[in-house]
Amino acid sequence: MNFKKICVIGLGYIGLPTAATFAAQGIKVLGADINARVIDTLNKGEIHIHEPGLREAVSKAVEMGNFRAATKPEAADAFIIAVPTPFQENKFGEYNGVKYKLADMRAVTSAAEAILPFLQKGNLVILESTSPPRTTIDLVKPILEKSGLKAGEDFYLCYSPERVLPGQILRELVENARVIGGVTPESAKAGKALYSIFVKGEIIETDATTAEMVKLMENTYRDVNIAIANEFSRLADKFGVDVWEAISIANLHPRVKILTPGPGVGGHCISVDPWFFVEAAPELTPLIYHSRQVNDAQPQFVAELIKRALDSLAGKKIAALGLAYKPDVDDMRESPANEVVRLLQNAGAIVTAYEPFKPDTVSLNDALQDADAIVLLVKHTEFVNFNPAEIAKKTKTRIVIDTVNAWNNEAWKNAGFEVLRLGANKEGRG
Ligand code: SAJ
Repeated sequence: MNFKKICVIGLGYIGLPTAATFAAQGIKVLGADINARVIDTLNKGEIHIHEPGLREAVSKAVEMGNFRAATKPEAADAFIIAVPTPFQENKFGEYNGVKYKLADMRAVTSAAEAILPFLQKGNLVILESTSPPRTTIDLVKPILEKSGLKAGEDFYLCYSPERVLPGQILRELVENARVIGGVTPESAKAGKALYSIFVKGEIIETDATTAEMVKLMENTYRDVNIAIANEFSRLADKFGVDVWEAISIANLHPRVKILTPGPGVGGHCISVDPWFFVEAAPELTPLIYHSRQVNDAQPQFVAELIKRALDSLAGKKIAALGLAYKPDVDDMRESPANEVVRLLQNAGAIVTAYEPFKPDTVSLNDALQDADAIVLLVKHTEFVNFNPAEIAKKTKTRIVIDTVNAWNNEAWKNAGFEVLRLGANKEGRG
């Protein structure tokens, strides 16, 4: 297949880097997004999200004349759908008393409908959005076939999940292995031809539903493993053990690789995707469901830890460091740090949060000044590099609570601070 022009629908964290990467290879790329403000920003060569290297990639693609953004798709050789698949806000499913979240597939539906008027014989359509199993064949295929063209015969249709890590998207897009699930083997072949334009990692062809499962399995695997690390942090707290020390020792075992506990699991992937399995088969997913419950309850555990440090929360001034869902990104979607702040506020604390990646939040100095405690919620490099003696000059409090094991206890103690770490309550409570 010859791909001269590609249309990428959805210009967020995945669609935009994908569009810029194709454009860098000399392909003409039209990016479509329903947000007119995003379109204006991009056509000026600027960007609306933070991702290392992305600004340069987009402005270069615009300058070269290979990337343009518009509110509607256009005719193209290939269409890539990279729109969000969030939860439904106020609707839940229920199975045997277990309440579960439901995927909101409206953006995928609209994107497929937006392609419909432009779909031609020989085109390739790829769904990249993380989706419940069978979405490609049960949702996208019937919409596209309203054109009168048959998927797998008149046009090619694939599911190919993005698997890149925010913060390293541009590198991982090129280097990671890529799975292409076709509704027919010919579709998978066409998908492979498209991604071969820039992917250096292995490209594996399979069927569409397998590719959907692969994506959900990867993130669910990680969620379940983080859940056990978080549960270990609670057990360590109860038994007066330092969970960080215990994990580092356990991980010396050649077949053990325990992940890192923390204030919870956030972002738009790992905290969302396991629900797609639960929704699709609640009777088969008790482990996945309970892992989600454990991770979602971790902010509560952190709030209790802070309460323990301060005796009570009502009226206490707390400097919260970090609101992003993980280190060195600006993304605050489903952020456990935000949830901790919300729980503290509900308990009557006065929380001032400093997030270096959001310049419109308060300054570090303002957050620290009158604080009764400093709570570290995200392991941003800026925080890891803090000099405790310098911080001591900016605040009256001498209590720090480290929920991400970023700080050296001794250094903070030497600067006069009392340090509490998540999962490392040496006195024990049990
Ligand atoms: N977290 C922990 N402990 C850990 C690892 C992570 O508490 O040991 C937390 C993070 O702080 C964060 C959340 O989990 O709140 C998720 O962070 P992450 O870095 O594990 O993953 P994401 O959500 O940024 O990206 C994941 C990746 N999936 C896997 O590693 C299997 C990425 O490759 C996917 O492309 C991405 O989801 C996606 O888009 O689905």
